[in-house]
Amino acid sequence: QPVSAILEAAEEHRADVIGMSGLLVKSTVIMKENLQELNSRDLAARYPVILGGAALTRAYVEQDLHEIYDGEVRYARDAFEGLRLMDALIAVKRGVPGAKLPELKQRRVRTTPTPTPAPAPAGSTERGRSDVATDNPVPAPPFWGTRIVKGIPLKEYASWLDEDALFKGQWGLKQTRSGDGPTYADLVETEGRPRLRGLLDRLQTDNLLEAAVVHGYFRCVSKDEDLILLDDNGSELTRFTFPRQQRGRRLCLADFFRPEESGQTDVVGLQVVTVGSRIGEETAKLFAADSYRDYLELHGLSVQLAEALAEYWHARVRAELGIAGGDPEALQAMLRTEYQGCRYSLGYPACPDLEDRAKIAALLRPERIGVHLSEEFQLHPEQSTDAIVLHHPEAGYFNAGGRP
Ligand code: B12
Repeated sequence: QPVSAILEAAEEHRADVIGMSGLLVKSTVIMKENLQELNSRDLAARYPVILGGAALTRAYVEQDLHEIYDGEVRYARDAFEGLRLMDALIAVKRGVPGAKLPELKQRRVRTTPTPTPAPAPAGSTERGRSDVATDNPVPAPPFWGTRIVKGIPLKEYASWLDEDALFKGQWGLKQTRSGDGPTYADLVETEGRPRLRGLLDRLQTDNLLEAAVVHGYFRCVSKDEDLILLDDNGSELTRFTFPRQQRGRRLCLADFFRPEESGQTDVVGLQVVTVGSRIGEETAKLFAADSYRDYLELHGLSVQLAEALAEYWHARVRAELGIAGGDPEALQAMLRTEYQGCRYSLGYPACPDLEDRAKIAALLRPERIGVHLSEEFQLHPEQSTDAIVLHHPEAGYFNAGGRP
C-alpha cells in the first residue's frame, strides 16, 4: 500500500493508530520512508505507529525508526502484542491515570570487544573460492530450455504440505502458556487435521486451485562469484552474481558449478510455480466479509500449498536429473532437504538479491502460466515462488550475508 492510501484510510475510518506490516527486507526501507512522510505532513503527533512482520526487528523499530519518527512508534512481535499496545495507546490517549506505553528497547552497550573472525578452515584459501568439490558428476537433463506444465492435480502436491509450518506458522496452533490445556499434538488431531481435510475438500470441489509450473534446464559455468547461463551455442544468456561468505568455508552459490576454466559445462534448473489467482480472489472475499478466521486459514493454507508445489516440483526435477536415488522416505526428512541438491529462492540468505528475479522471469517467461513480476520484484499472484535448482551433492542452505 502506498502511504497516501494508508493515510486516506486512516482519515476515513478515524483511526487511532496506524499499523504497518513488513514482510520483505525491502519493506523496512519503505516503513522508514512512510514515517518520514508522516513527519513531513505533520501527522506524527496524531498517529502513533505499530510495526510488525518478518522483515522487522524490535531493535530496528524501537531504536533506529524511533529516532527518526516525531511521534510514538512501537514494534509488535505478534498480533497479541499489537492488542496490548493498542490498549496502552488508547489508555494514554484517553488520559487514564497512570497509563503509559511500554518501555522502548534499550540500545545494548557492547561490553566485550568484537570477536575476531575465526580463521578459515584448512582447504579453503584465505581469499578466493571455497573448498566445494568440482569433480562431481554433471547430470544430463531430459531437455534444454523451458517447459510449461498446467493443471497439476492437488493430490499430487498436497502430500508435500509442511503441516507444522501450516498449523504453527500460519494457523497459530499452540499449547496455552499455562500448559494445562490440550497439547500441540492434541490440537493437531482435534483441530488442525480435521480443518485441513475440510479445506482441501473445498479447494477441490470449488476448483479453487490452478497449479502450474514453468521450469527449465540451462547450460552454465561459474566464474568467481558469477553463475553464467549459456545458450546452445555457448553464448552468455544471463549472469547472476552471488555474495561470498567472508569467513568460514567462504561459500558462494557459484562454487557449486563447474568453473569456466575447467572447459566443461554444468547444468542449472530454474523454476516458477503458482497455485493460481482464483484462490486470491476467494480469500479477498472472506477478508471483505470480515470473516478473518476463515480468511487466515484459507490464505495460510494457500501459501503453504505454493511452497508444497515448489517442493514437489523440485523432487520431479531430481528424478529427471537422475539424482533422486538418495531421496529419503519420510516427508519430514525431505523437508529438512536430506536429498541431493538444493532449491534456492532469491531473497533468501545465499542469494539475497530480489532484483535477480527479473533474470529468471526473462528466461522462463512465467506470464505463460499467468504469473507476473511487479516493479517491486514480487510475483503476482502472491501464491507463487521462484527458484534456482542445484544438483551438487554438497549444496545446502547457508548465509552469505556475513552475519553470524
Ligand atoms: C510462508 C512464506 C512464503 C509463502 C507465502 C508468502 C505470503 N505472501 O504470505 C510463499 C511460499 C508464497 C513465499 C514466497 C516468497 N517468499 Co516467503 N516466506 C514465508 C515465511 C516462511 C512465512 C511468512 C508468513 O506467512 N508467516 C505467517 C504470518 C502470520 O506471520 P508474520 O507475517 O510474521 O506476521 C505475524 C507477526 O510478524 C505479526 N505482525 C506482522 N505484521 C504486523 C503488523 C502489525 C501492526 C502488528 C501488530 C503485528 C504484525 O503478527 C503476525 C501474527 O503473529 C517467511 C519467513 C518467516 N518466518 O516469516 C518467508 C519470507 C517472508 N519470504 C521471503 C522470500 C524471499 C520469498 C520470495 C521472494 C522467494 C522467491 N524468490 O520466490 C517469495 C515471494 C512471493 C512472491 N509472490 O513474489 C523472505 C523475505 C526476505 C526478503 N528478502 O525480503 C522471508 C522473510 C524468508 C527469509 N528468511 O528470507 N513465502
